[in-house]
Amino acid sequence: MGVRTDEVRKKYLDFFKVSPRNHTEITPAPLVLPEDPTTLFTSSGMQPLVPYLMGEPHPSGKRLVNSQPSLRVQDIEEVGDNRHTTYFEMLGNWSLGDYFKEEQLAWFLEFLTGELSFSKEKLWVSVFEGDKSVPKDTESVEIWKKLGIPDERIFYYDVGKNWWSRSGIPDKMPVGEIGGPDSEVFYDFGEELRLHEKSKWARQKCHPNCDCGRFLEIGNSVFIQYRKEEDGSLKELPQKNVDFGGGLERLTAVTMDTPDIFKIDVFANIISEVEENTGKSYEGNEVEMRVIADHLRACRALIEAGVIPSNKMQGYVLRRLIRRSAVKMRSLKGGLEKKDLNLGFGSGVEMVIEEEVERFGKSLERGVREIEKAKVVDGRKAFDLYQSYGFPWELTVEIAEERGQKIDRKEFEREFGVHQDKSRSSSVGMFKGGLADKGEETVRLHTATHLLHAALRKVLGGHVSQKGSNITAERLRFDFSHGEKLSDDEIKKIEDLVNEQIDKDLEVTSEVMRLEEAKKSGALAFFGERYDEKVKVYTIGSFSREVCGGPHVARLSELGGHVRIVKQESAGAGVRRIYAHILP
Ligand code: ALA
Repeated sequence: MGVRTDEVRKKYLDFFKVSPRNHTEITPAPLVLPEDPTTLFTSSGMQPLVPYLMGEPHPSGKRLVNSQPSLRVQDIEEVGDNRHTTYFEMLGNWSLGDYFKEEQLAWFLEFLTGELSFSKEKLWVSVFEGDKSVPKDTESVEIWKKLGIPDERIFYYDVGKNWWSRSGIPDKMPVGEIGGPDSEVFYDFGEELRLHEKSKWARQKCHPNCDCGRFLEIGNSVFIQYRKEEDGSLKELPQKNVDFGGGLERLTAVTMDTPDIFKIDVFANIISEVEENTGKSYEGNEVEMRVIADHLRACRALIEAGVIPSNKMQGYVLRRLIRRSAVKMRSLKGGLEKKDLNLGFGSGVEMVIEEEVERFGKSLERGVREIEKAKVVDGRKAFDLYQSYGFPWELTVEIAEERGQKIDRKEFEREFGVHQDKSRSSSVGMFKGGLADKGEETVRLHTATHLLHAALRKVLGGHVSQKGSNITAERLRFDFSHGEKLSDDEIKKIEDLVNEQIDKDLEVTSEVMRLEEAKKSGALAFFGERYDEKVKVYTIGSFSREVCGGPHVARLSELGGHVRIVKQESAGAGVRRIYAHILP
């Protein structure tokens, strides 16, 4: 019988909540932080806790615990083996300048061997080997030894493996970023497992942190105690913190004594639907079914968080996940129908998936035929497929490699880079307000755009974000993420809300600050500026706050009238476009 994921989560939370550990359970952050322009998704439990790890007191105290739904798109191409997923739940416990290595390592070990009954002999650990500025973590080594992990099962790795920050190794950390050395725990499924794995691993030396299949990383204790300084050095934070992250799905798999995390309940449910739908069994079709199970579970979480498929940011990730699943389903079934990815997720989620499958289905067949026809799928071809048929790069690779065709990845990236540069420069234009000129009328309409943006979010929801803006002396045009046509009632509500602010004659002010501060102060910002960049933030009363280059009117009475939405249309999948005037 399987051990349910819910039970493992509960055991972990309870273990850290009771004495002597006395942690407070905090609510996890949303998967998509609508007003955080620095990142698309919450990808670790510590992400919302950064200010507290830096010293600000947390309202719930110094010992916190939770389970954080997380998404890591960087792992998308790894999905298909027995351990990688894009979406997962991260069990987390934190010490904000309270307990440190001694307690953390002992407690995690006690949780594994006591609560989950793992045998200590199966556990291997890794520690930081030290570098030019941070010493070797001999403290953790001594603690592990005292706890009964012998020298032979303690491995040392460099910054690549045993250092953690949101941006990776110390050299990649921007000024102000925090991080530290870490110590990971691995479960050993036994040497024979390695022999069954593909030949890729057979010729390489096995070690706990390799992905051959024998070892599974199940938890990571990060000792966050450094901050990156202006001069590039790492400085000790005023407090030493623990940031622990454990993979809920992986821990659940170990409790079932299986190295295949797709055997646990949350995936098995989806996989049995796929088996039924295709008439094929999981055995022998693992890769396809794992991709479908992981991706669609991620899609469900994204759609429930308000994301809709599009060509940008979170929407594009959702689109890729659906399209990749569609290709796998097509290869399992030998064809694709629009309801094939409806796997018991409830009608709201399925509707979004179904629409995207339908949209993609037509180009999928044409694109696959093009790949089959092509003598060589070179980078340019892959890029054409991306542009013409909406084939994400890695999808072309999937399809082409199954047919034994090779692809020049560098060339694709070059093509893609050219395209991105172009769109980046047009987004710089948008960032400056998308103004055609700086005449009085366009300035007024620009301020009206900010009002509309805020009102759209208040009336339609936080999923609304700017996708484009264009202003002439006659009218404003504004594109935003939203899947449906606005009703007359919604339009009226939006107009009324905007015009109420105008009637209040709110003041428009601006200040310059670092993007990070702007973000913390609740300003909307939608283009990929750098973390430490200085930006200008425009505030309209307490109604709107947005990163923007200006210019704007000084007070809303200068708009000289009321805003009226005169037209709406679709501007692509999941994007609405509205036109508005100011009527005196
Ligand atoms: N923040 C650490 C991680 O994500 C625990 O691995």
